[in-house]
Amino acid sequence: MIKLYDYWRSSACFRLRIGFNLKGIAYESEVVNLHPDFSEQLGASYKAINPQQRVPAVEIDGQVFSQSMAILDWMDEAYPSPAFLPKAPLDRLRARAFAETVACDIHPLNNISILGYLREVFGADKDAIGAWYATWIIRGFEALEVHARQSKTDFLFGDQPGLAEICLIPQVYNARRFNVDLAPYDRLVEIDAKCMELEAFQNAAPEAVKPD
Ligand SMILES: N[C@@H](CCC(=O)N[C@@H](CS)C(=O)NCC(=O)O)C(=O)O
Repeated sequence: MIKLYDYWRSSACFRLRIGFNLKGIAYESEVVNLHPDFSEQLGASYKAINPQQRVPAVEIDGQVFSQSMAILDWMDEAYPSPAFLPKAPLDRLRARAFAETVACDIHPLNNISILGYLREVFGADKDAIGAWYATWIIRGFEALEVHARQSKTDFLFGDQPGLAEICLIPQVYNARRFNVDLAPYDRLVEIDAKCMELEAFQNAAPEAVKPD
């Protein structure tokens, strides 16, 4: 059985939960509590599992791997159907670029450790943190909305959701959580709504997996 080191509110874990569900891959979750009162990711026992002290990590055949994008690549290689990427090389490039705008350019700037550093080292208050958080989402979503409007298929890069949606939907969740105004991003909101009609996305959502 594949084990996912998981936290309900982590958007990188949310990506993997969607991926596992879309592929129909069984997995079990082991919670790593990122809440600042616990910060289990920083403890010695989790550090021994993932030296980078972040979630997700997955254990496959007794080996542990990190980095959600690399794990999604593995998932798509090991379980090719349904495919996460379109077939044509330039369409694949477009879909990857869309996904990486979230995974490389938006998400890392808004991570717990970054927000903590802004608070502790630069004395940022709640409003400043909120403004920082929104800034990087808006910068990214402005570009993603342009790309999303160019797509003429049901989902972003075809008639089924793939890597682009796997990255986008958790980021839309985060945007709502931090009250970012999504009104300018009609097509992103439409894609989010379409995805959230699907069980693979519903069952992966933070509120669906939140421990009692
Ligand atoms: N690039 C990594 C990012 C992983 C990551 O930063 N995860 C966050 C949760 S979404 C985390 O563990 N943060 C803990 C911290 O910042 O201390 C991936 O895609 O897996």
